[in-house]
Amino acid sequence: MRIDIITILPELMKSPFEASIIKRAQEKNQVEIHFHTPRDFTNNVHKTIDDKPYGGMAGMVMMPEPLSLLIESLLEKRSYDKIIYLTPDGEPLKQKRANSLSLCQNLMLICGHYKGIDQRIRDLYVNLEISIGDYVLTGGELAACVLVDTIVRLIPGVIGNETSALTDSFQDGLLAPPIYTRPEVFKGLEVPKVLLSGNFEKIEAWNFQMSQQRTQERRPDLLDEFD
Ligand code: 6GU
Repeated sequence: MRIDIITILPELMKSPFEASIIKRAQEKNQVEIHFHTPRDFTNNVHKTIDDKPYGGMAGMVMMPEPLSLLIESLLEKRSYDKIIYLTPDGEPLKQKRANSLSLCQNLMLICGHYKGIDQRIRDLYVNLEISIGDYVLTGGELAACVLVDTIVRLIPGVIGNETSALTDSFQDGLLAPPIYTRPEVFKGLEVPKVLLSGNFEKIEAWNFQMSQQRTQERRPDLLDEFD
């Protein structure tokens, strides 16, 4: 997979991709992540990329020309499965969407800053808008990091233990069960006996029951979608 990220703040985004699983995925050429800045596509000496909004609202808007030139320079080189704009008014990010995006070859991510990008860039180029939750970030960059992380870990071969990504919370519509490692007793608290039993059928039934119970307690809204 190739991911092209348009941002004026690449330095804000680089470190999450320079550690752990996402780093290894790049080293193994399972994913390439490239950063591009609209500042390189301005034609004024100050490299201005934002301007006041029409209508007199507060804040600044990213101008369409530099973004358009950058997007078109990328489109000249390859086609994209999706051109994604990260925005709080986008589709709420869910595991199902991450699963389908993990099967794509080329993704373009556009991070807005200030009040966002000129609507015409969205109208002309963007075909998917994603939000990572009902709260406001200072820009799309951190949301793009979240999106990339959730997609890349799903690319086949990226997570060593193949079953691991499939047993995550949400992957089957339920929250994950509690997990334990050594020691068997910690500060007086015991690991549930069933997990020590070696009986995998029983363990699986217990995990499922705990998943259901946790979901019922914490996220009953998820049970409506689960069958
Ligand atoms: Cl994608 N962008 C911004 N700026 N804020 C957000 C968001 C995105 N998702 C939730 N809040």
